[in-house]
Amino acid sequence: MKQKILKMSYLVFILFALKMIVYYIAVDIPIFTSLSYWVTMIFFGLALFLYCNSSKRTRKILGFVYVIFSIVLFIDVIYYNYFNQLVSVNQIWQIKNIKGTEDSVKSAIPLMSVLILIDIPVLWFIRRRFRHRFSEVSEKPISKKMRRWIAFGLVFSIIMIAVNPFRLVSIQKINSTEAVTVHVKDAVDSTLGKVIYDRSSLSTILQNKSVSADVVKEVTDEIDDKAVSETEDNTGDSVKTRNYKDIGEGMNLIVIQVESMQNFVLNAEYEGQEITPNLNKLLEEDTLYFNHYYTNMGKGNTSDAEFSSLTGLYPVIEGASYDLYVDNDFLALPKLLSQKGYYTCAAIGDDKDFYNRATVYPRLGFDYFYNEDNLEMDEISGLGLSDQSMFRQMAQNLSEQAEPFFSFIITLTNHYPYVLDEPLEATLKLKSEDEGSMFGGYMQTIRYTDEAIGAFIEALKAEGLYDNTIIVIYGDHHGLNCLDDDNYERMTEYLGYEYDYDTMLNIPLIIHIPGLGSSETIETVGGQVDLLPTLANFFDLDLSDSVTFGQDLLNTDEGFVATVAYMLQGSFIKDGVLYEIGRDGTFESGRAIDLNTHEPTSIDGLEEYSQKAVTVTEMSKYILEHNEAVMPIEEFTGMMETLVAEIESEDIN
Ligand code: GP9
Ligand code: MN
Repeated sequence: MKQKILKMSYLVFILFALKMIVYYIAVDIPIFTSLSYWVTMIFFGLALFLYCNSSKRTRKILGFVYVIFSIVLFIDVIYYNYFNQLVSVNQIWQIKNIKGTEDSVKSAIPLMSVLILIDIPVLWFIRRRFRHRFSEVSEKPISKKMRRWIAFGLVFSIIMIAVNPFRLVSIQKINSTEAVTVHVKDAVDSTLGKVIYDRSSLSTILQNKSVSADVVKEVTDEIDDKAVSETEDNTGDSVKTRNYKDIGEGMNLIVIQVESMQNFVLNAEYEGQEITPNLNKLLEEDTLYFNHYYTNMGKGNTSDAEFSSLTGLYPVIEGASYDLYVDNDFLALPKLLSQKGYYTCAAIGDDKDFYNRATVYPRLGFDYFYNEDNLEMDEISGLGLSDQSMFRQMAQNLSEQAEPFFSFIITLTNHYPYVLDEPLEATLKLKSEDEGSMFGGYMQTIRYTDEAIGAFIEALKAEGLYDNTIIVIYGDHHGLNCLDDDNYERMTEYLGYEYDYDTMLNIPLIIHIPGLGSSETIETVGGQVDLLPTLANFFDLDLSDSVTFGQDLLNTDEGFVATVAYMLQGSFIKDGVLYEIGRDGTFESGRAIDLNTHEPTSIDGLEEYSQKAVTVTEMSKYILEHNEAVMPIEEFTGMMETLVAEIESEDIN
């Protein structure tokens, strides 16, 4: 009998050890070379020892903790498989936003995740079946005092590793990957950490992230540079020397944010068929085409792409900015154009409250919002009104509008699951192997949206609006997640090189300027955060009363964009290279991809840019958290000077 009791604990331990091997493999943490797995096993060993030596009540509590912990691990695996990060308590509160993406998340449930939960019914069965023959308690129980010491040691070490008060890199490597402490750290950050964050100065936050004073200075200068005066830019040259300065003066502006449009579909063929014939044609007519433009969205997908493009701010990973910062003040693109006498409207063929748009849009400065309530819902596909119908109605609406106007139009049909509902018809023919796949569906729905845009352009011509309207078109984010095995395989085969973040995060930016006289493909790296500064130069918008990140892509020597989702903070894309920081948050364990060859490349010389990525995303978050986006730039630079001095004095000490 004694032996059997022993075997029970061993069995539990072995099942747990196996379960954790599955877990760490599923979330890409090396078992042998990182300490994480072993730390988890030590925690578990101690907890199991306590279990065997505790009263019935305590054992019930520990059993309950174990079930909850297993469920968290299960969610982690699913979440990681889709978003490349572990789940955070913040995400639990934001489940209401999942409408658009729920099917995509479901399709990401890997078989492996089921193994994470399987030990629970197995143990439950064994306990039930052999209830009368086994005792789970230790044969020689240890003293209460000893038990208390072990429990204290266990809790104390978990908290110390999670909080890492001395900011040790070795501990950081553990608490950013180890299954227990990563979640305790997240829970602390999201509750207590939030209180501390609200009270912390930006310099403390940046110092905690080990950002150097020089990087902060550089970022501040870049923010300051955009606040050029009417007659001079920062180098003292006349502003008229800036490329494309005031080119849009008096013209209408239409910005089309295309759902899930990636860059690889442009100027490309599938089985001998052009994927986007209408956009390709547009690229040849008075158009600037940025082929190294990237999404910098956070957790709010479409809405973050809108938010960043319209405000020049980086969104955050904690949730959709449209939800988190709904009460903030912004000097966004619609407001700035409105101040210049433009009529401004936004349009999406969806529920007006999805992503809180009906509340947010007026605050961004939109005069009117076309949505499900005031568009005729005469043709539905997927999430809402078909793109064809929406564009048809918008061309009509705009033709009746006083000029100049700014219209921000968001498409919808090219959304997961990439199916065209009746009476919409696919015009792109798929080879039989691709029928029914996400990849095949995507090719067909993006072609559909391309045709809808083509028809819209024709309608604008017919209404006499085309020649006096700047048309900007960009994608909000990827459509095909490279973390999905099927997408990865089909895309890698289609592209002829490995489908990775460099291609997945790459969206096109197309700027059609009537009368330009030529077309150009621009290789400078940019992101959605650059749209406002770039357009501000076209329309002579004054950016000196608000803090904006990004830069004017037509007047810069070097492209750079930090990413917020999928790659962890500290990751970025700059001319020629993408850098992804390591899972443990250290620069050295990161990797780089050459944007031209799509091959891995050296990370040498990229550390400063990684710090810049941390700085811009943290600064933006701080500004959003404190509702300080609307602030004279002079005041902002003054604040930053003090901050740099604080960091410098800290560095010396
Ligand atoms: C909903 C649409 C979808 O209105 O914008 O958003 P997504 O699921 O792509 O975030
Ligand atoms: Mn979207």
